[in-house]
Amino acid sequence: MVERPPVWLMRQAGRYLPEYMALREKYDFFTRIKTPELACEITLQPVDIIGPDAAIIFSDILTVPEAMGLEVQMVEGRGPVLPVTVAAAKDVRHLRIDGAADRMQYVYDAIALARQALEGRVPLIGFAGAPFTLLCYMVEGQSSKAFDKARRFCYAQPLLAHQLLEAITEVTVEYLQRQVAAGAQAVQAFDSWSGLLGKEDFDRFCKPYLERIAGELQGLAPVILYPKGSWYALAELAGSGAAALGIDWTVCPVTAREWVGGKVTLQGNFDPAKLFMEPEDIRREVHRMIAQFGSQRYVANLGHGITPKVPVAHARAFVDAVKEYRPKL
Ligand code: 1CP
Repeated sequence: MVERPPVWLMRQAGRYLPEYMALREKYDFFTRIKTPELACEITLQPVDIIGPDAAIIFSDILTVPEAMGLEVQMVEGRGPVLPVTVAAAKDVRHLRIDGAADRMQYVYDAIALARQALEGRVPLIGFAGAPFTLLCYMVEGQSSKAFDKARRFCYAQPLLAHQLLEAITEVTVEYLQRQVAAGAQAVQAFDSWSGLLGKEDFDRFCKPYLERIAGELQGLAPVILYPKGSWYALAELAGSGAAALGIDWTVCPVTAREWVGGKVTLQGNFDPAKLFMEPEDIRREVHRMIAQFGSQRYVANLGHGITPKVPVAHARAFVDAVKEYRPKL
């Protein structure tokens, strides 16, 4: 039994923090990610400033496509851009699987450094993009509302899509295992775009790979699966071996609990846009949310990443509201 649920925020290190913006002025995105001292400093910023119960390593999901041989640029105002994409069998053949996990040594170094710097204050979470979400960027080459090109690729060339998903999964499993070896105390797989698929296609292109990740990490560290938008998959993913399932704000906490049963922890699901409410309203809404989830087997979080322009005081109000929560007896 816990008195109150633990709390952290997806994307808690980032553009709403003036301290992050100061480093952003000086160093470009990949320098921030690939310099362990900088990644460590950015990881600790929200811990010091808003006080969550966990840190998440400052990195990005696109480290994996890059380690597999695809160039990734971070373009101001546009997000990630991959100038060369995967479209045909030869593109999948040219991906570099061997040694890919080695080429992300800078992430393991940042994790080791952050563990040291945290001095046990809070646990450190590692992460990776889930295979389908990485396929979306590797095929589409950039962000998109619906990733039409990526979905077309899956349906028109399903065997090739599975070869690509296999390759990404193989690298991702080793990547997460090595994050744990370096000091990550839990890992989250972000399937940010899985909700673009209907249930049957989720079962083909997402589920087996999420299950493999959960299975291969079992006994090493708790795994959090975050299949954004894929409410229809929660009941089945509850049996995947994952310790926790993240849900977005469109899913009713009471219904989610009915679907997953008592074995799995739920994480979520405050609408990040609600962080623009006044702090006293945030507090009231957070308490309502926790009452719906229940304080056991629950990690309070947002339903997706925090957005730029959220006032720091409001992010802190979210964390404080969880910390002061006590169940009504
Ligand atoms: O300063 C900047 O402008 C860069 C913005 C930024 C940041 C702060 C990007 C570019 N990545 C990150 C860090 C990041 N990315 C973290 C940090 C750890 C934390 O504090 O939580 C994490 C967990 C991610 C993961 C990530 N990157 C996801 C999955 C999570 C999610 O929000 O769904 C995705 C989809 C990405 C791709 C990406 N990287 C950056 C941007 C702007 C995007 C999204 C683009 C899109 O919408 O398609």
